[in-house]
Amino acid sequence: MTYILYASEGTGSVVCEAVLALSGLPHRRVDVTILAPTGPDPELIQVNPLGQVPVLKLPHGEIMTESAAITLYLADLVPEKDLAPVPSNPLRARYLRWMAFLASAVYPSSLRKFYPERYTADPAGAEAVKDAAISRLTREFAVLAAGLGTSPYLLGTKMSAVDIYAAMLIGWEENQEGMRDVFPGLIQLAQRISSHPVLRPIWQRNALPL
Ligand SMILES: N[C@@H](CCC(=O)N[C@@H](CS)C(=O)NCC(=O)O)C(=O)O
Repeated sequence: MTYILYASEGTGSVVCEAVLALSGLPHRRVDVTILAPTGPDPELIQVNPLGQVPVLKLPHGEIMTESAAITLYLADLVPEKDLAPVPSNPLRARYLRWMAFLASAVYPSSLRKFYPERYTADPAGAEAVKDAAISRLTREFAVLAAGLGTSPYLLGTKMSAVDIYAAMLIGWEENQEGMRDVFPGLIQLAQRISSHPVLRPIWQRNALPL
């Protein structure tokens, strides 16, 4: 009955680790290396041929990849923990919108910024890929900040799993002071998550800003 999370410090597995911790579901973490010169951990390749984290192995053996799918799945498993609005809740639409936006727009822009060489066949083009990714990220964070408005959380006054996902991506920005100047609401949202008593140690271990 144990959920097994394949994780690596400082990566997108942190949101799944956080939701697992809040869920109270029995779980354990398997720490794997992803970017070693010798290639990803063979244990990871066995469950995800792309060599990426997070991966969640369900108690009945099913393998899940994709951070947003895992987050949505886990949060729905424990409705009593109030990590996600149930489908009949009008806030469900906003919850799904931001979850998909973070996973399909912001996260890939971060990846292009951190690993630009993967997104061009021209070694001289990596810098331009990175610059374009930074501009795109700024536009995407502006959309997110506008959606947040003056609320403490993306769904209003109550924290949900999508805030944890957002806080992870905000935390990956190296220039936190610059982010605070331009998007103070996003930094405040990230700080609400990083100061949560259950999430703080997870944030700390994953080298995310506190
Ligand atoms: N779409 C995937 C992306 C996962 C991903 O890119 N994970 C990164 C860490 S943040 C990784 O494992 N990178 C290693 C690699 O791509 O070789 C998700 O949302 O889970």
